[in-house]
Amino acid sequence: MQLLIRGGTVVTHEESFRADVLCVDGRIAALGTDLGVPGGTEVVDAGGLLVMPGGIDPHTHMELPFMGTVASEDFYSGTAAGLAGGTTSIIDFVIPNPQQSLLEAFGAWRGWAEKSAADYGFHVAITWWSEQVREEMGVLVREHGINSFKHFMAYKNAIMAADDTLVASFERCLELGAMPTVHAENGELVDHLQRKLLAQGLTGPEAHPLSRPAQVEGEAASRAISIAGTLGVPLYLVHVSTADAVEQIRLARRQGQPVYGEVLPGHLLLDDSVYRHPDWQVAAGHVMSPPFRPAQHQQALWQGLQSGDLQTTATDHCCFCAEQKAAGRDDFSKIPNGTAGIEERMAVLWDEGVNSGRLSMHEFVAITSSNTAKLFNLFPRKGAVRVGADADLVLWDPEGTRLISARTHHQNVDFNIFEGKTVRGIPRHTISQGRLVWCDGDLRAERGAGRYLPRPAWPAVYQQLSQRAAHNRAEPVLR
Ligand code: DUC
Ligand code: ZN
Ligand code: ZN
Repeated sequence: MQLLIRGGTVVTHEESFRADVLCVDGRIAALGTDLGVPGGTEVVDAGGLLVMPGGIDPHTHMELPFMGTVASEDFYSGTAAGLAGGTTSIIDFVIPNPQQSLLEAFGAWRGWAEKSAADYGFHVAITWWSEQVREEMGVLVREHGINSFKHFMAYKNAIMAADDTLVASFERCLELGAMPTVHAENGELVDHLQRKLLAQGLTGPEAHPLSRPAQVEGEAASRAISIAGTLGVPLYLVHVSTADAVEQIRLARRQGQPVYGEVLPGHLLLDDSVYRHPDWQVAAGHVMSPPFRPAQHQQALWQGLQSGDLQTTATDHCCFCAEQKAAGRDDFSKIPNGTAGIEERMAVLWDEGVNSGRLSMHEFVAITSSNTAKLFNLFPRKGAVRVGADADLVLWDPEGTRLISARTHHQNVDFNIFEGKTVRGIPRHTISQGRLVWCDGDLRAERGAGRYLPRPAWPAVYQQLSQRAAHNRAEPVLR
């Protein structure tokens, strides 16, 4: 199967140049000007378009069983919507129940994901600790291509990892060369504040952000960073949403600690006034954790991306329809947490990031694709436009516009947090494995075409990083 992308401007995280791109059997086979057209080659006209690596969303929850229900978006509909938005790979989360075997849960998620239309990998959550968990982490790394483990510091009495679990698991990640990642919110404080607010009669969505103030994230970020720094293991913080957490990351990085942060478009654009919307359904539609924040946090998040203290963007795509959100009608703490975004992430970031002058187009590629590929060991198979890389590409129209609405999006959910926003800068065509899967508004996603992406760990690199931590920690000897 051959596809020639003709007449576009290739844009990567580090350079841009005019070139045609020849895709053969799912890979990039040649880059150059005026490439010949072998017989049987499909040709796409990329005149006026930017040819960029397809987006990688490192944080999705397709068909997640969560808070008494199951996310409405499954692996097929979610990855298809991603393709319509220029995202060609996801990293989803296997979340075992406490006491459940990690391998058993991994098997279940692998089965559900077989219907994916785009390539996918997994982080595996550590929701409890035992010798069996320790062993199975090793099996996942060595035999199944898992190189990252997630820890929820919130969701007490459900999937929360307390400090003893964090310490044991981070140490095991160091041994294995796997990246520990955290959802940084102090679960004890959230639980306490939820009970207190409910006792005061505050039962609506307006109480959701009050139960999870910025300090709750700042404290957890600081604690996770301290634990990782003490052990000498790198750390990745998912959905960083506050100036408090950005500051903790910045301080650690200034001391040479390998700490990385991810940010969501929703946290960059929306503020906590959404939870005071007079329509309960609209307010509840925005309930996710961490919540949208007072507006002053947004500048810190943008500056985090600009300075390189935050490296990636994701969506935490986790969809619940109105009837599912209604489970929390009388108690905000029971509203299933989650919002969509896989289809809008790239266009919203281009519109608000590049068009506004906050980000260059190279930084856009870095934060939507290449940095994630590097951090999770998919680069240069993904996140690159070079010979030999997977032909996962987005042909970006910087002048195209789109009005975002739940009425027209492809996501399997009846709500959109960016409802009514018009973006300038859209994916005109998306190419996955060398196949045109989104062609100027025509979605040609194929059920089951997505492949599992094994991601090797880096034990040797992690040993070097832990030596660096020990070196930086060493006290000067007093004479
Ligand atoms: N936050 C959400 O909003 N949904 C899924 C899990 C999470 O941490
Ligand atoms: Zn989370
Ligand atoms: Zn999440």
